[in-house]
Amino acid sequence: MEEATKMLNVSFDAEPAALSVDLDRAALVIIDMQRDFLEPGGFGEALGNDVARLQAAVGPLMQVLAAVRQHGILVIHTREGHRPDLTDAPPIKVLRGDPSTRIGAKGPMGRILVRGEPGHDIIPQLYPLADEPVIDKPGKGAFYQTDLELMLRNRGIDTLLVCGVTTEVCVNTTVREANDRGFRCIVLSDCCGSYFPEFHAAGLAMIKAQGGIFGSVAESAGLLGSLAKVRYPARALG
Ligand code: TIU
Repeated sequence: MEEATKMLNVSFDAEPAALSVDLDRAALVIIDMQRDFLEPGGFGEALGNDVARLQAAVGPLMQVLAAVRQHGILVIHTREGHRPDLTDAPPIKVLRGDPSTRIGAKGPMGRILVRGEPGHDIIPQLYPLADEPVIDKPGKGAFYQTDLELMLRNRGIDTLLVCGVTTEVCVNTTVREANDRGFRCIVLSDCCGSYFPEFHAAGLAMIKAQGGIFGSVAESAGLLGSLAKVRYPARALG
């Protein structure tokens, strides 16, 4: 038993300090890798951003997702968006910018940031498997007005591997919410992206500062390398 527990543990480099993670108590949380943020014609572009900047996170995240799935680690996807009647969208969020490109307005990928529309869905490269929970969230944080915390507690999860977009907005908000709830967050830096390189850097710096005040920051290579070395006990193979 002792042996089996040890074998499901991985260690890898991170800042401010190297980490040891029990895979049975960890989940990969992928924040808002939606067409609305990553593709032209969606919410990100409506806000005046160069959406191509987020592409850098897609390749590394595909690799992490594949490895994590191989090891049977819980994967949770989130999507930011609203009900078609926008009753869950605060007016200060909706009444921003040009009325033709606001939340709920019709764009090339359907109504902007509205659930059920093509733009609201997750990009094909990272599409959830049928058994992977998808959290639809109305805000920036994945815990606000969702059942994410309930899901994590029911599964005995205490560590979150956090990825997605954007680093300083929904990733940071989610990490701060998680930290206050007692979850350990490990943000995979190359699997996050921002429309602003300086905010990406600052967003990561704020998490790991002061001895990791909100969590840890690691490059995905360390996690991937340690996952590749995991050897399961014989009884788990059959
Ligand atoms: N605008 C921006 O950087 N982000 C968002 O509006 N949402 C998320 O980060 N998902």
